[in-house]
Amino acid sequence: MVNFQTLSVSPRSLDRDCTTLSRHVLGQFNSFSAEAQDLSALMNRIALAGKLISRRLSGAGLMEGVLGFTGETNVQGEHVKKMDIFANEVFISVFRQSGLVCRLASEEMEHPYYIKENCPIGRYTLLYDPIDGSSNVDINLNVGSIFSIRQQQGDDIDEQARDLLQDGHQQLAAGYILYGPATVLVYSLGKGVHSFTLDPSLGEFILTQENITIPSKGKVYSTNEGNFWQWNEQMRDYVRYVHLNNGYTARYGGALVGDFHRILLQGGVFLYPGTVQKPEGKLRLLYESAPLAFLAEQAGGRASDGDREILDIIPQQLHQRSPLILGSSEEVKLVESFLQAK
Ligand code: P6P
Repeated sequence: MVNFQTLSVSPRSLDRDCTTLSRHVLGQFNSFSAEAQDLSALMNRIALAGKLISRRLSGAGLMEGVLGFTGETNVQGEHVKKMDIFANEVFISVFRQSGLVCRLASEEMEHPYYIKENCPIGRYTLLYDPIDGSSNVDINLNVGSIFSIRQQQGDDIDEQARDLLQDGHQQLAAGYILYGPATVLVYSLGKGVHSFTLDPSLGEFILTQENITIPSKGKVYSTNEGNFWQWNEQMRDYVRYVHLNNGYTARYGGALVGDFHRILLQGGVFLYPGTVQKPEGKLRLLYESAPLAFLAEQAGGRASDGDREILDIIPQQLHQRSPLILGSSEEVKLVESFLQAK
């Protein structure tokens, strides 16, 4: 019988060595090189954006003008939530002040946003989904922000942002912020995947887990089975297989970041395949699939569109969509074996 009187739960950040995000990034480079300093500063700005969005979300039900729709539709043809606009502008504001990011490309903006005063060659571009899963905002369920950092190449300031149309291996850093019971930041610089938990009393993200690896197998499959009759027969055969094998269980939260976070830690597979009408699927390559694929591969997992590895795909346009099979390496390969069956 637990005696709750004696159970003392000290703030966890006091019983850890308090590794902050910026210290961890510098440690990843094991140097104070210009690149290390840049990425440490960039990750600090990501953290600031996450804190501002987390604060807004936690007070959403208490303030006017936070919840609900704007009445607009974005370039994706989706109804825009007030929180989408707020979060998008938080990233712009935070990175305008950074001096490091020349251009921001977002799910919410048809064309990249240039910060010309930050645009000497050799700086950085931020690609992001400011609120992933915004349909969850008004019902107090988890949402996330997804980010990807690439090198600013050339002074291409045309609206097509052609220098961004490169494969996912070009990413310098990628990750997400998960706004759940706790606010968690997960990132990789290509040197493993690491997670941090926001300690509001410190205003710091504190290292929670280093070098996270996705189990090679997992019992969770995460997909919207409401699309069952829009899928092709091969995808339906995969779902019939997991229905018949009682080792699997379905978990689907309607927000990619939360569904992936479960799989990153516990194993399994997330699937958003194309449909017969929309073979390209729903999720956007440059700021949803590619950053999460970067993390998955860094954690020993796998990410594909059913045929090609996500990180190998070269987009033809900024908001290109791709089917996404993401998670445990063996589970993704199993899905691919069904999708590639004749
Ligand atoms: P559906 C949210 O809109 C999102 O982009 C992802 O976060 C999520 O996984 C997916 O779309 C949900 O889409 O069609 O199942 O509602």
